[in-house]
Amino acid sequence: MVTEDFPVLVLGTHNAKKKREMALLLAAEGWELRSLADYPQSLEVEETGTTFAENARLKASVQARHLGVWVIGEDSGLEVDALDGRPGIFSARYSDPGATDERNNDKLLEELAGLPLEKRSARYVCHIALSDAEGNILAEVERNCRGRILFERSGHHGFGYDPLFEIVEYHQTFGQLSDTVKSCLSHRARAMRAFVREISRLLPERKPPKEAITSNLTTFRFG
Ligand code: ITT
Repeated sequence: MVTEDFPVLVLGTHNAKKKREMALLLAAEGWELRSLADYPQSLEVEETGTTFAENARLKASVQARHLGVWVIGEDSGLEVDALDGRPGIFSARYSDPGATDERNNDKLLEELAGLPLEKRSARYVCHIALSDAEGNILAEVERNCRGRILFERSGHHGFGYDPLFEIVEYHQTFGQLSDTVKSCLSHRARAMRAFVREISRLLPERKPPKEAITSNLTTFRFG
């Protein structure tokens, strides 16, 4: 619920690994965070937008109006240059409507078969939007992270396309790099850092003291 002093921020994602990354990235900031797991009545918002921005705004504002709380909507995905930006906003459901990470990665490898390394450039994109309880978008940011798609999977960290997505400077995929490194370099990390600056500007006097922070996120205890 929105208190008189400061709003609770709800992470509007059903993706548990994304939620974990977002919660860790916001943990140091002192905001009271909740997840959709705390709201059994939450919706599965239909992603009818044509851009990451439109979908992030929808996830934030539709859920926020429904729950009556402030919601952070996030939409992200992988854009591969040789595929003219695909899978893009369809990254989660690239192989088929009930896609899994395994099948999505298989399809990506199939589509890029025969392409040499120098033609396998790609980027992850993350758009984050904050909606108040009335559905007004108060802040939004978009950031990306460049890399390339390898010929086979490496590593078990992260999720989605991470085992195939190499950070060129590190000669390693996000599947191989630690969570700590991903939380510095990733599209989500970059977007989250910019987002925190935005909301701190927006609500400077409403930020609670760190010791007052509580969270009933299942696996996180902040403050
Ligand atoms: P919500 O809509 O509930 O947030 P979702 O997984 O459906 O969950 P998206 O529609 O934003 O989220 O799709 C994001 C997809 O993009 C995700 O399922 C991965 O396939 C890919 N993706 C995004 N960020 C990624 C990351 O950090 N590492 C690997 N793959 C990522």
